[in-house]
Amino acid sequence: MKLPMTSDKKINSRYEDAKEIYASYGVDAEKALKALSEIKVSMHCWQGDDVGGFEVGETGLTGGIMATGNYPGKARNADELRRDAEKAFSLIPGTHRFNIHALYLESNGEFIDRDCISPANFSRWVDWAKDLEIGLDFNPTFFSHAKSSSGMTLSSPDKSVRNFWIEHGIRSREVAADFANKLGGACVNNIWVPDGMKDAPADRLGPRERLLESLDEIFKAKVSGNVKDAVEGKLFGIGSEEYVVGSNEFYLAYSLTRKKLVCMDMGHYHPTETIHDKLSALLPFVPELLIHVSRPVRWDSDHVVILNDDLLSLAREIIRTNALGRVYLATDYFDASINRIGAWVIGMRSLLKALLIALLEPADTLRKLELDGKGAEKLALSEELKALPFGSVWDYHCLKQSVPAGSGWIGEMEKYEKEVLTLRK
Ligand code: RNT
Ligand code: ZN
Repeated sequence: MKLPMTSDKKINSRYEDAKEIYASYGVDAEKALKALSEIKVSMHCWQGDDVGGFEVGETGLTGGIMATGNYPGKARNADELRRDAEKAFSLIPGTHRFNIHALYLESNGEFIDRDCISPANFSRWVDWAKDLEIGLDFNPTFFSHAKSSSGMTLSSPDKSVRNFWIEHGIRSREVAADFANKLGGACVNNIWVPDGMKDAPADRLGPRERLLESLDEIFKAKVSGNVKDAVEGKLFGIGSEEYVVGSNEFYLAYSLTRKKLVCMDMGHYHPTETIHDKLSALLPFVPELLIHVSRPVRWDSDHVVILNDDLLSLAREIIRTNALGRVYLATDYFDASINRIGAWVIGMRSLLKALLIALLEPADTLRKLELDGKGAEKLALSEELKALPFGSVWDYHCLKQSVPAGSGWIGEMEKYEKEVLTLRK
């Protein structure tokens, strides 16, 4: 494939032109790039192996989520996953974070059940993160396990099942605290449970009361470390089409009353419902929140994130509400049908591009037009802004951050596929 390579000189001179154009709209491109370079996105580990994980006696992905495809070369162990993630990071501008799920533990071939995990099982992740000078986030895994096969975990009617998962939740927070203590800063620990029912439940309330109690139990245990607990609701899953115990309303109420972060996943609402409008509805009430950046196609399909209107609208809202310091961004998708490093890089670069476009917006001008009742002017300007050369600013950003500009990274991905991924049989 022949793709254009732009010289550094060209990138620099195009940036100077673009900077001037943005300045004529009252936008400081340097300032936008500074803000962009400080954004840390938590890149999800699970794109690297289709949410498989490295548990001994792994059961396969359950919980009503699904990774379709069998593109060759997926990471078969944590070392391969780390190597792949490093490759992806080398193609993404900025310094980011890595988001680990409990089933990515390392146990030297020993079976460690979920209620027995400890920081020791993640020490190699911590060492790696230290080397890379990145932070880690964490997620307990309430799926892909015999004790979740009934479709119920923290809300199970069986007390012993609930207790098992409560213990997993408590231990996960200990892992998260360890991440925070060893790597500095905060560690976001996000709870998502698959609990739900395929068909109309006779009792909708009971499971929700049990989920609430179980969550309270988990959070009752004190952890010493800067853990930011988050709870993630959703609308439906495969096998929980009719009823999801942890629905969006449930977790919104839970997070507000318990002072936890609510996690909004872009794929967890009705098909035409997007999350950008929800941000300004929540920000007056909560100090911080977590967003799972994903892409639903007709359903909660977890497609690779691209630079579409949903993503742009979200990025604009984050910037316009001045919420960069209050919103934790974490990618969440899994496509097993294409090169997995490519999937990571496409999603991360698209998210950063969306944020850059938003940072380059003359937000004050648009707001003033709105206040002055100049609706056509506002709409016209927003449309004209779409034609401004953000790509020249993006390329310059990539150059400054020492990662390939434009489509330059695609060849790197192909080279890695040829030299590393195709050798994995
Ligand atoms: C599932 C949730 C959840 C998962 C990860 C793997 O619908 O989005 O965030 O994708 O925990
Ligand atoms: Zn999610």
